[in-house]
Amino acid sequence: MSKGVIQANYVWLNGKLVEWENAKVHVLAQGIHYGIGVFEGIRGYYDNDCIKIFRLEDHMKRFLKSAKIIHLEIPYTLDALINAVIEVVKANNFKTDIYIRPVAFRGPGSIGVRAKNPVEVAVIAFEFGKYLKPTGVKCKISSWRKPPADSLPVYAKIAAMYLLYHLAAVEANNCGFDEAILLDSEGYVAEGSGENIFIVKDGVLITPPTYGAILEGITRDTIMKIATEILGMKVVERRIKREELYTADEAFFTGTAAEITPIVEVDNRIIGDGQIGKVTSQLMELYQKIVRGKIEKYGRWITEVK
Ligand code: PY5
Repeated sequence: MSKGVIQANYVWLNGKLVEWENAKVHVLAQGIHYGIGVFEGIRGYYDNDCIKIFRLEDHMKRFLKSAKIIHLEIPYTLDALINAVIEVVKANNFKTDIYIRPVAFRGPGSIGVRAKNPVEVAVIAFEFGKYLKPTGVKCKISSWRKPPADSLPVYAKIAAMYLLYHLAAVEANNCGFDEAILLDSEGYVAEGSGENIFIVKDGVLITPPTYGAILEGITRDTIMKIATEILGMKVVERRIKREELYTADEAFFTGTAAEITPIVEVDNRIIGDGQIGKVTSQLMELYQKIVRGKIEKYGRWITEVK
């Protein structure tokens, strides 16, 4: 997403496959003007001559929930959306790891903010590598805050929210950091510009709660399950103070694009010994096995596309 030009052969647009060049939107689309849209980010891993899509159903369920929250009536069922993803992945005949981006937004029609223009839906899939440095990122606490729960629906993965993340990420990069960490409106640690956050303290895994100002990440859920079920760790969901982040034994981000990314520095404070922590590296290794279907217990999370 961050580097290079993305391209593939086909895009699924409003019910059918179209060639990449023809996957177009009208400039009057309300989604462009007001950010009225929702999206998902899903990864597919190329393994054993097929693409293994990770937690496809969970992502598409969240897509429909996000849409419902912002009044976006998606004219497809959950099954039809899942099939659309499979169809576009198959059509592109990928031979590498991929990223899948379902998106729905209001198209052209009227100009007013109260207008409910017809909804357009697309699924874009393309070859994709790492999103953040897997060797560890240096972060800056952003001057941009997460809005309170009565300002924008933080639970929904809505397009408009990503202006905030863009501002935070660009600010961090301009100051020489790799990624931003946003605090909530009360000053507690919320999440990265496209990732949830965890810290390790005295062998306990701690992450901000879902009733806080965070997106309920699917990778976050995966990591909480792996940590308790495989590593036998205690996982606590509670508010995290900025000082606790600075003094954590380990810290890392989770996200579909970021997978598990170690955080090695925050606001010029080195986290732990500045290297990838022990728990972080164990989770990174387990995650890579699980997404490629190498751990049977979690096989239910994988959809194979041949
Ligand atoms: N928080 C925010 C703000 C996110 O955008 C994302 C996902 C997450 C947390 C993690 O959620 P999940 O684990 O369900 O992916 N971000 C997108 C992704 O595909 C990328 C946005 C640029 O990872």
